[in-house]
Amino acid sequence: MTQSVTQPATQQLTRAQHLDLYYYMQLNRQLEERMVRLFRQNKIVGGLYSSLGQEAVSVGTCYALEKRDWIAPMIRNIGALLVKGVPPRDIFTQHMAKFTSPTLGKDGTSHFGDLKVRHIVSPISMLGDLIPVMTGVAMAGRYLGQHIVALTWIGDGGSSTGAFHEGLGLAASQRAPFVLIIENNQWAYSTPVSRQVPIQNLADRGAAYGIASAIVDGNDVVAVYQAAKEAVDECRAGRGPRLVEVKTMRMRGHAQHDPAEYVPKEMFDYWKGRDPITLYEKYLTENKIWDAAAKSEIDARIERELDVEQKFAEDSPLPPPELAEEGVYCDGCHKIEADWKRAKSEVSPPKSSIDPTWRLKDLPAYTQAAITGGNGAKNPAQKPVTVPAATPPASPALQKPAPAPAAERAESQPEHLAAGVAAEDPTVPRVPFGRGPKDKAFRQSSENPQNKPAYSRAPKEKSFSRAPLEKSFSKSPRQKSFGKNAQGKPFTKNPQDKQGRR
Ligand SMILES: Cc1ncc(C[n+]2csc(CCOP(=O)(O)OP(=O)(O)O)c2C)c(N)n1
Ligand SMILES: [Mg+2]
Repeated sequence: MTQSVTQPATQQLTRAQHLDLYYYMQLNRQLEERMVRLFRQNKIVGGLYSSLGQEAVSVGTCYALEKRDWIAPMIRNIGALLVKGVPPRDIFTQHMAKFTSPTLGKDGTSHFGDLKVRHIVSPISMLGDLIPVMTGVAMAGRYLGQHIVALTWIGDGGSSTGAFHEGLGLAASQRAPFVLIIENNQWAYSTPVSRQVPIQNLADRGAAYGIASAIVDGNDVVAVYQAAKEAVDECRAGRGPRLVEVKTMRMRGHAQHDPAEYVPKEMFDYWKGRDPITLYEKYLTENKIWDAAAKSEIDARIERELDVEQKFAEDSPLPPPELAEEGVYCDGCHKIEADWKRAKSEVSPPKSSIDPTWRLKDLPAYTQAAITGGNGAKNPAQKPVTVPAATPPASPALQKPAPAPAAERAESQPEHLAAGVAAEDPTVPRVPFGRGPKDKAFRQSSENPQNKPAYSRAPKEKSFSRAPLEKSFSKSPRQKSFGKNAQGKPFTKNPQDKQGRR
């Protein structure tokens, strides 16, 4: 299922787009070089992480997205923020903890987002957790009819977290329009990939979830763009999710404090010869996409822009001290309105265009296991069987026995067709989904002639939710004491409790 992306451009880029890719990669590099200088001048608050040598990954993948799409960048994806339209001043001020930064100086690095305009989910430090979060964003977008794709990145190290696997499992089972880029830069702190996982290609992890994946040279921006674009297009067409492993190299230590002496020199030398910007400059020249004048013009523009942005950041004040106690709890500042692209009635029962009922034909195999609710794991060698007419119902939801004629017809057919024939019969058992027994439509249906909820509440005296007063553990009857405190006084209710705990 994993494919290597080496084929020629399927997604042709225009000259302007080619130059855009150069502009963003170089902007990414120059911005970070300036931040290294600021770090050495003690003007950066907190750590500084470098994406030197990885610019093609952030830029090439994010460039494949549309404005409406969503990203959640990691610390080495500053290039993606730039492609999404975040001004360099936001990145400078954020790292310098200035009052003018997106978090008003309260948080550092790239820990900021823009939910309203640029569709950026703020990253968090817990590696892997953005995968289920962005899967949720992708699912929400589909529900709202927005035709969006959600994309995030994960490092080689982060691909071993539980959240990575839980998230991919969720994305796969929901067929979420979600693209995950595994940024394999060979190192997780001081651990090389080979010491961390016993497989050659991290893209192979997609196969465990039935997710198609690709491997691409992460230092070739055009190849990265093509692989990402293909993944994004597939997702948008409803065939997602997709996984892309980009092979690249972290050309610095984990952060500024780390000289990376554990990395063999030969490894740095090899990857230095494959610098993504140098490679791309060569590509642009050989393919006559630009000339020296075009390059100088872009380089000068970057210099000019960064001068202005850096000055703005350096001249900005630090936050006032009293800000520390503001915005600790959300006071409505994050209210996000759902942006519906289709009528709410279309996705709301009973008019929903999607039938909230599973039929057995929707289940992977029309097998006994499917009917009884099992997943067939107990006997994987078992061949699919058609439903015998006398199958006892496994639950109240499966009251209708499968009709004998369907089973008989099925016997004379090849297995895969037999399942289809039986399943298409409108009288086959259906598994209610999303409709509980309290559902009005269910209660009034012929399946429930007495109009009773199938599961009623237990009579009060049998309830476990509220114990009779004398047996309650949550409130002690006043006359009973729970013992004595250190001063020899019986424990009493804390007077503060009367106003509510604080
Ligand atoms: C769940 C979790 N475990 C551990 C860490 C600490 N940590 C931060 S970065 C890092 C290394 C990550 O390596 P990798 O995923 O390869 O990303 P890279 O730094 O190479 O971009 C670790 C272990 C964390 N942030 N979250
Ligand atoms: Mg890594």
